[in-house]
Amino acid sequence: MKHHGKVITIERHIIEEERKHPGASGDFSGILRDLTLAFKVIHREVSKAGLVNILGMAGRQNVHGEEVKKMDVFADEKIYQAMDHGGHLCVMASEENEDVLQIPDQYPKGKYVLLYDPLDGSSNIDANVSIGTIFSVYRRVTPSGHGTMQDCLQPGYKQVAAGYVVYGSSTMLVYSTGDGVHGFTLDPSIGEFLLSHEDIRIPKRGKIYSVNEGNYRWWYDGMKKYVKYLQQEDKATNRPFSGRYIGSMIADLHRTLLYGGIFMYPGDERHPNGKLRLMYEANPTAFIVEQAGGRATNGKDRILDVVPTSLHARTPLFIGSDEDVAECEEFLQGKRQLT
Ligand code: AHM
Ligand code: MG
Repeated sequence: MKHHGKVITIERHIIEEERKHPGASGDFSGILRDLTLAFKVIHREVSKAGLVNILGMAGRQNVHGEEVKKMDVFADEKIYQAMDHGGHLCVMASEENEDVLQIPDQYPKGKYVLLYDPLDGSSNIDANVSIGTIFSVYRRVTPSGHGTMQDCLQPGYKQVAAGYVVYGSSTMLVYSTGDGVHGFTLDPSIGEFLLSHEDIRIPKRGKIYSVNEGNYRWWYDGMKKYVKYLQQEDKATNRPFSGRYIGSMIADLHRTLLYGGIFMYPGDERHPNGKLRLMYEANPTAFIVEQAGGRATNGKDRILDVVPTSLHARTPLFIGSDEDVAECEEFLQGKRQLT
């Protein structure tokens, strides 16, 4: 559906998406609506983070006599509080918490599961660098009542929705329910996310690579060769690529989605599984990027096919334009050599 000249709020978009699926219960729109409330609250706090010192709230207590919380803990609580009572979820899990998060006894349990990384890249916040929230929704696999670890530990291809928010020069929400990828920009003056990027497609090829090259010394051979390859000059294949690394995954990923290219957090000799988390960072972004026509792998397997064994497991991640990621895989697997 094309929406020329119309202002489409996220709420309207979700309802129209849901209408395409006859028999949809409305649970889904409920989940996304509740989430957007939490995102707006996080946006508000993140955008005034720099004022905290000036306004004298950096001490132990804020004006309400409450302890001032670290922003990632704050975001974690806001999402949980927005989602615990809607009746759509049976369990949640967050990057900030070791164990699964139960829905309080007094609220009804629904048929969906929410996994989230409340504030990714939060170490960047003091430098005014973009940070993000990432989320995934699964259908529960246990029959009823409280959800369990089993409901949370599903492979990424089972996601029914995923998305992220980037708190940047503007705040954007990007999501997919398996029918393309759509981007919404927050208009803070009216407090609404408005459709700004309809049906995002990632270019088949990019010319930007994004990786923490400070770890070069510990990289495996295939990884070293791939990056050297990208740095060689060859007009026909648009090389050398440009390097960009913000160090805030959602910011790097969002640029990769819009401009194409490849974002990598490889495993290396020190950290064979890299740094990023399968359930909170790799799976939701892989779902989005695949929905936009791109590709995501751990170097051996498609990210979305990996069967998780623990909630906080880390995974190497290579994600972005289809042809760039496929080429990277060839180097990683030793099928291609530098010439
Ligand atoms: P965090 O969950 O502690 O915020 O770490 C995740 C972040 C990602 O946003 C980013 O891609 C990565 O860490 C950067 O790591 P590094 O500094 O090792 O390059
Ligand atoms: Mg994170």
